[in-house]
Amino acid sequence: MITALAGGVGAARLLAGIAGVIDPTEITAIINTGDDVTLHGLHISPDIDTVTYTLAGLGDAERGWGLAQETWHVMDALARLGGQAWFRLGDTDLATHLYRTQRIHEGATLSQITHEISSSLGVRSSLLPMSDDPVKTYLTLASGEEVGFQDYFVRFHHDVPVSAIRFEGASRAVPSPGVIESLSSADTVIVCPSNPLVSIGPILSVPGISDTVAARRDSVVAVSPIIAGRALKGPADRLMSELSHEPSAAGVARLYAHLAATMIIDVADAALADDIEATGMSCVVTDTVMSTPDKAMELAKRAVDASGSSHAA
Ligand code: FO1
Repeated sequence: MITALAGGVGAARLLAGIAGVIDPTEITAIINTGDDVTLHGLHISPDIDTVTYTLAGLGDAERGWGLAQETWHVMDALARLGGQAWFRLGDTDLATHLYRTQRIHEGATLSQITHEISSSLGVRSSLLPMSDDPVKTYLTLASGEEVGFQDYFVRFHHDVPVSAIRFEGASRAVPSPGVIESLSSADTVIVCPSNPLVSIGPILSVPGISDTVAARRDSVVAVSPIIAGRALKGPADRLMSELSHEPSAAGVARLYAHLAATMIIDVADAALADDIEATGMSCVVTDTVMSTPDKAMELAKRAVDASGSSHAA
């Protein structure tokens, strides 16, 4: 059994790789919901949908989010009416948000809805929201204004400096059913190459999750989302330096040292291995750029085996 902590695009790629090397029914993904947003009266869960669509083989590989072969007639018509169209919801993606919102009105939990959607799309892995309670990521911009995650990420194209991050509701949130159990019982827990601050951070902010991962640190493997000081996609490097963390694989290792015994970094960062091992983690250096499904499976194999090696040691 593999349990993964997952955000959006990078996590989805690695999870698809893992599903290519082990039985998908042996995978549980605990997914960030801090990115969730309500727009047009619809409940949208971007990281859950990105993981679901990718594992279903329906995702748009180039964009990283949303569905392949998508059309945008509704958004274009909405724009013509002067409605909000900055957050692009494709015509077939909208069905997911309509379904989720209807089921929430019927009293279903996000866990139940996520299971219904992923099962109907043929996903055989278990996809769990980190919590069924609302947890919302807010970022304080250097201007002092506080904005929601999607405003920061999409409306402001995440190129505004940030001075603080908080997860509204985290202290009152309860892990979704099965989350703690899947973290305790997995052979290996993998921290996916997602943004450590605003994708993995919200998951760890739900009471009980961080302690459960730390309690089995020996078989926890983290994959760095930062390569040669940069995030392949998104603002992880900038956010880290804006919040006084070193924007490097070593900086990521320091954030995860209390949770994971093994850190996987890219060959471009081989020189950082000694620095990382000084934090008490073992360091695996490999190609972490998942530019093809085969490379994602190679990385997945290293991640699944890496924990075995720390067993061996
Ligand atoms: N990301 C964007 O950069 N622009 C968008 O218009 C956009 C729309 C969108 C719609 C549905 C969805 O599930 C994801 C979407 N994303 C979009 C990605 C979203 O911002 C994610 O939260 C990020 O990928 C970070 O995980």
